[in-house]
Amino acid sequence: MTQAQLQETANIPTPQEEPGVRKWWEFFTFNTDHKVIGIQYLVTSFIFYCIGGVMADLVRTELRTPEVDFVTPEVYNSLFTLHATIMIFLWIVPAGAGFANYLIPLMIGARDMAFPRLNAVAFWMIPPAGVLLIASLAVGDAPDAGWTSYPPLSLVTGQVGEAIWIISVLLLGTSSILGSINFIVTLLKMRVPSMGVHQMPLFCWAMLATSALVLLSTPVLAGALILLSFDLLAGTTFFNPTGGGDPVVYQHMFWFYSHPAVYIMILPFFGAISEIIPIHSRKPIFGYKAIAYSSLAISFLGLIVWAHHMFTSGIPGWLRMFFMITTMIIAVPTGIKIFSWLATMWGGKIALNSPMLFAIGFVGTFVIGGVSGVMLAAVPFDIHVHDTYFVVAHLHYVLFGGSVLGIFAAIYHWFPKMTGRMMNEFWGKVHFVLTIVGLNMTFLPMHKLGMMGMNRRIAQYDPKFTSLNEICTYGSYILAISTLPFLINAVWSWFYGEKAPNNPWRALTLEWMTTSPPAIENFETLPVLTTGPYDYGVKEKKVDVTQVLIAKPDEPYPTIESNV
Ligand code: HEM
Ligand SMILES: [Cu+2]
Repeated sequence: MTQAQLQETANIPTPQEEPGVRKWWEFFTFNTDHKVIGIQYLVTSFIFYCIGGVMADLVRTELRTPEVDFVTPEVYNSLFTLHATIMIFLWIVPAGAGFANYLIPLMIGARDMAFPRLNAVAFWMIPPAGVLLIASLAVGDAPDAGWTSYPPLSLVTGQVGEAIWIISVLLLGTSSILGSINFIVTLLKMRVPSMGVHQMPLFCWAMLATSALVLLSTPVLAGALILLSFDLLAGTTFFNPTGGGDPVVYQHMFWFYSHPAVYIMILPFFGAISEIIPIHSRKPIFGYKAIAYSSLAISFLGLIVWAHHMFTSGIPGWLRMFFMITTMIIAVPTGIKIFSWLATMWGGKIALNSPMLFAIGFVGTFVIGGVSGVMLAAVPFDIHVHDTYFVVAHLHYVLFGGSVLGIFAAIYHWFPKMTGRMMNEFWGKVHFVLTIVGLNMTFLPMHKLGMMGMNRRIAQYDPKFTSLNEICTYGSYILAISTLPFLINAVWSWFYGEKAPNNPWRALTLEWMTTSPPAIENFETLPVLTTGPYDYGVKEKKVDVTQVLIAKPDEPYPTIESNV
């Protein structure tokens, strides 16, 4: 057996179990299997992505011309408010939780999550929250104060719509907290005994950092929203200046969650990319510990930069300085990751398949969003472009170019494991090309528009901005079209795609060491680690193959012991 063959079979437990194919209706039930829940999260959030995407294209259609000629200004306000709320709380955050649910137990050799019922509860809070939010359109009073819902504006727009927005976001935040408790306990307590923290795949490190951030910051958002609901419905004046309240306090509380939220939306995909790049480059990851610890550093720093969203809210100069410096420092751990990924690819045998193309696209576009982020961190520049399209450009390079490309990379990569079928490569590439063209056409011109002074959140603008806006709008139609090949490919492949082997990418992490799709309880016999997660092409490795798992009746998990 060659070294390569030895490595691919190294962690495989025997005997092989049967693939656990589920019936379609099981995905519509209160199922406690983490794999069912993971797919429930992913499919549900993708449906919301399509709805949020239609809203984005309606917004862009209105902005094709400088006049208000497609929807009324009120409907326009509701559309961009719902678009942003859906994309953040119903697409990217739950999609990250979907991958975490599916992958964490498999990657650490566990049979399920620590609290399977709590896990199902966390998922089932999402559909009602989403339906409630969208149903507000039917009531004729959809939320329209922006996804930030700043008072006093949010206190004087439609009361019903605002109340619906608050309830919906509270439900989604609670779901996210419950999910995170599960991820942390599972990661810390349920790894196979042979897996120390430094043998954990990097996706697991990323989810540890993400979950810590969710637990620390989401309750503060909940607090802000509950106080806001009192102001809205009970006549208190916590944030209402007419009664002596302070709207800036709301901004502090809101951004104490919502800045970390951008890391809650990107860290899981930093993790996914750290899995995908070494596998498809056939090289060990460069700087395992640096990538793992930089996730924790990003989490910590992410908690102390929130007021960079408030440079124009009248905060004192020394505070601006503090937040400007901390924000810029975040570029360091982020840069460590980017350089580690590039160094991993350097000299590797890169396979340019769909997961890898999206991963490379992720790194490239995320860097553009990162650079404009550092620009915005500089107070004088931020004051110039605050509330302009420059900010919209920046956030979409990070959220679309980062998170969304990361989601697609992860879907192409783990689809064979989840469904037992391969996706079609040709249509994957078509999807990639259309996405990259559409993405840059839609969002690149917005940098220029912002610097020229075009305001965000307006349905009507100065005619001198028309031509650039036309490019953005046509780009957004390409983005809408780009989703079709993906959707058709995913649905078709799920039923008729080529059968996937257990380990189509010849990977080393444990999720590939079981059948595709995995057996109901993942592993018949728990796997024993004999290689690290990324030891591709490593010539000599000191492996103690004399270690075996011994099941003891009084312990829930077998313990590792030296066998002779
Ligand atoms: C088809 C792709 C998309 C298009 C064409 C699009 C378009 C837009 C436009 C034109 C705005 C500005 C509205 C305004 O200020 O008047 C906007 C805002 C926003 N979008 Fe998107 N978007 C897309 C995808 C996404 C994705 C994937 C996310 C992920 C989270 C996202 C998050 C946001 C957020 C947070 C805002 C801020 C809204 C505000 O200013 O309150 N968008 N989008
Ligand atoms: Cu921020």
